[in-house]
Amino acid sequence: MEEDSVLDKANLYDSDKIKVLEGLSAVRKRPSMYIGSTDEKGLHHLVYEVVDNSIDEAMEGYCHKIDVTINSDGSVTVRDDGRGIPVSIHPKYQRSGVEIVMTKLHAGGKFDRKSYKVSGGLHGVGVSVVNALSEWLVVKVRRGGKIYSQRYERGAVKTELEEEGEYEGNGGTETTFMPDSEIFETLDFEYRRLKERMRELAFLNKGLRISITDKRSEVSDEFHYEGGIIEYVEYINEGKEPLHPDPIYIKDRMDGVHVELAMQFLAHSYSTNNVYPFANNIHTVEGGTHLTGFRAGLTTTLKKYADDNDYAKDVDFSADDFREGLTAIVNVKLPEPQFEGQTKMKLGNSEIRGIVQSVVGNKLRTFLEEHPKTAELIMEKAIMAAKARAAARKAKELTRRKGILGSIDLPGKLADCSNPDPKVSELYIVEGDSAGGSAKQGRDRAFQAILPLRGKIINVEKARVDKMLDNKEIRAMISALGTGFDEDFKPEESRYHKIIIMTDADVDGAHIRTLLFTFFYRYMKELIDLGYLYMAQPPLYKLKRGRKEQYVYNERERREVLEEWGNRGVSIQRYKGLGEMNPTELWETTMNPEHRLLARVTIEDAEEADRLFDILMGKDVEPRRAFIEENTHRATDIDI
Ligand code: 0RA
Repeated sequence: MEEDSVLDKANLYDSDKIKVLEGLSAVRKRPSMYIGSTDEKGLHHLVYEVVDNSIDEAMEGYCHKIDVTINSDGSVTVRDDGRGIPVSIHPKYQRSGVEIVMTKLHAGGKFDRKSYKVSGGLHGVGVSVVNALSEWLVVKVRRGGKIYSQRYERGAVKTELEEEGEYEGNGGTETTFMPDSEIFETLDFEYRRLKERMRELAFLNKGLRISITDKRSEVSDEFHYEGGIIEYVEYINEGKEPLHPDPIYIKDRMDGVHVELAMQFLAHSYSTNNVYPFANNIHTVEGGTHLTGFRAGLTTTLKKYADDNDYAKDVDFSADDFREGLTAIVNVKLPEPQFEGQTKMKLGNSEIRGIVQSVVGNKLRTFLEEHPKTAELIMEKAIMAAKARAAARKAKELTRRKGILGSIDLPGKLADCSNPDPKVSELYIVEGDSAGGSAKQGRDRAFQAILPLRGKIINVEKARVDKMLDNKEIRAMISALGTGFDEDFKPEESRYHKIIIMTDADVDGAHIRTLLFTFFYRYMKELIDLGYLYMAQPPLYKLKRGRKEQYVYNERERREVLEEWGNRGVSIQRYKGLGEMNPTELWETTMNPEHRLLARVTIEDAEEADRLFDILMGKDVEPRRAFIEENTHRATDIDI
């Protein structure tokens, strides 16, 4: 073992170092090339990048705990209990391992680890990119009994790697960085967003403990799953009735590729797109070869089992029939992943398809033979699916022939806007006829269209296409949007670029909103990806004192205004429903682009609504209350 020693000052300004700085200035010139964008997505990406380094250490078995903290000054700290970045001097670069890792793009060679690293995708660009894009960054390393620390500003060394003292117990690495306001459009880290990613990482790396703390609001969560992706599937299926009690778990290694998957069918779900593929801890939302390999393996194995065991006698199975109601996590770890596609979230390595397919083939076959009861349940479900699909196909054909979803006949209830330009047009989907009436009177008809929904829309998760198309409200929405549907769905033909869901701030409102989210998530996901879907944010209260009036949108704002006004003689009117506002009030508070708040609905919002659906609609009051509180007045994405 060689001695770790602190950087020799004599070697500070060698030519290699200048090259390094040029490298990082390239990152500052074109940050999007390295982190995708400089909006909130890119900002959060910085945290993922730093955490990835600790995850690598965990995948090699040296790190058991990662702590992420949003500090009160807005900086972020990521701490792990791994081996610590090497502090010894690299013979070629004449600088410490820490400095190489922090200043060299894709630190390679001696200080590179050989784990299943992410590369090519947006992650894995290296922590030096985070350093380059931070106003300042401080790294602390605990290694060999000593604590070292070094500070950088905008990627440049500010202090040498200095010995700071000694420690007992675990070693590790701690990185604190402040994103640079010269680079990013926003510096505001969103706790919920980071938290979801940390949870995901904890599921994907079983046994690893990940905590996240927000010092700005003193909230904190810790994730730790001994069951890994088995628990992930159970988490996604929470509150729903499974077809068989335990998820099926498969794990194997082939040609240096780790394949791991957990899957469980639900008894009463018809959805076929609950398969979540991951490659090297990245959620590959665009799919790729691991997903196609999984599907192929699943279909062939189940079909073969059906044939061999006389389940397929008078059934004409399609691939979808074996996937109805299936929740699955497919997790692969491979040495040199290639990420492709628009968002670099599609796994491209062609060899992975065959590997995953044969792992699934071998292991699933064995599972079915060893668990004939579960196999039978799966077969029965597939047979039902095949029969129902034949019926649904007929119904859909009929609907399509009649053309009732075409935008030529707009639904009668739609009060359309006069401007035909989708870019400026807005569709308000409004709960109830009375609020719909107020919205129609209050709106600016030039660019705002109103579609009132009467009663509840159908739960699309529990219905097949034919049932769904029987539902008037669903049909009205599809034809108002003008996008067509299913195979004919064309998101680019949306007649509105803002689709705004406007519901009451109560339980029914939350229910309708959740149903709508689920509908868009399941059938019109691209509209969410395009950022077209919004929630209106009606005020909670109107405060009045004398002639002074103010609408407030949450409890905090209410407290602030009351404090500012002093509390005497203030009248507080609580809005329970949209229907309580007259058209002018509705316009002023919720629809007028100059004053309103709109929250853009993200895929994560929709996914969460989809996941929580059964929990929300079930008997338990507590989770429902918590969800409504968290989601009703959440003006994260303010659009004025
Ligand atoms: C290079 C080599 C070794 C560890 C690391 C890097 C390392 C980097 C980071 C970044 C965050 N946490 C980290 N933990 C470790 C291996 C050193 C050895 O052989 O002891």
